[in-house]
Amino acid sequence: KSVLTCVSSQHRLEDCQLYLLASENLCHHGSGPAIRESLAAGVRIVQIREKELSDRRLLEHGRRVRKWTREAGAILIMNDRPDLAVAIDADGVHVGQDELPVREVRQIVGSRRFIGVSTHNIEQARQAVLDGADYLGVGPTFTTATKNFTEAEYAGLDFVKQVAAEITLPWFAIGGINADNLSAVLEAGATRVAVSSVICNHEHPGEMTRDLLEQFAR
Ligand code: TZP
Repeated sequence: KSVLTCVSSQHRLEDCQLYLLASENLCHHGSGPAIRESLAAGVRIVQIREKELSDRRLLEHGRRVRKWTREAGAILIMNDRPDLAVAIDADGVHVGQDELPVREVRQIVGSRRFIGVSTHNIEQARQAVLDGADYLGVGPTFTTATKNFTEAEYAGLDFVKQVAAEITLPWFAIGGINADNLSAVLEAGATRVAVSSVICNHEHPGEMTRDLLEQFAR
């Protein structure tokens, strides 16, 4: 791939402020409406995060979301599954600390797709950079019911501050972020955040998306 393509695709990622992780079981009216409403309201990066769908259903769902995100000019990331990221021509894949390492994921998805890595402390963040990740998830910032963490795993705003001081790769603070605590996350040095339940679970996902995006503009 040419240097120009690298630069422009990296810019697409850097420009994203609000990252939506969409899960069917968190959404009031299904993940389809939540994804489409948030795209219409300005979300520019969406992750498909489905742990309970069969591969076949995930493939069908992924193809639909691929169409919507492409029409909106938004980035699409597949959680956990490099094989399905390729199958639906997603822009990237997101992996946690217990999934395949970046090197193996890169062999599957190639160099033109993004690889995101969840990190829970500064050592993991540094390692993900060395491993060749394209962006990081940084959290959990606050307590969340969306994913199981032990008390000790809550990284908090201190982790956000550490990453802000050190990591130059694009990164998204994540975990329990909502319209009331977003300003504290931005004050701690985050310039991008990832959310799930606050948008998915909202009666009007588009309204919540606009609320959150407006706070970045302040
Ligand atoms: N990884 C760290 S926190 C989290 C994930 C997937 C959950 C984010 O969801 P919510 O609902 O915004 O707390």
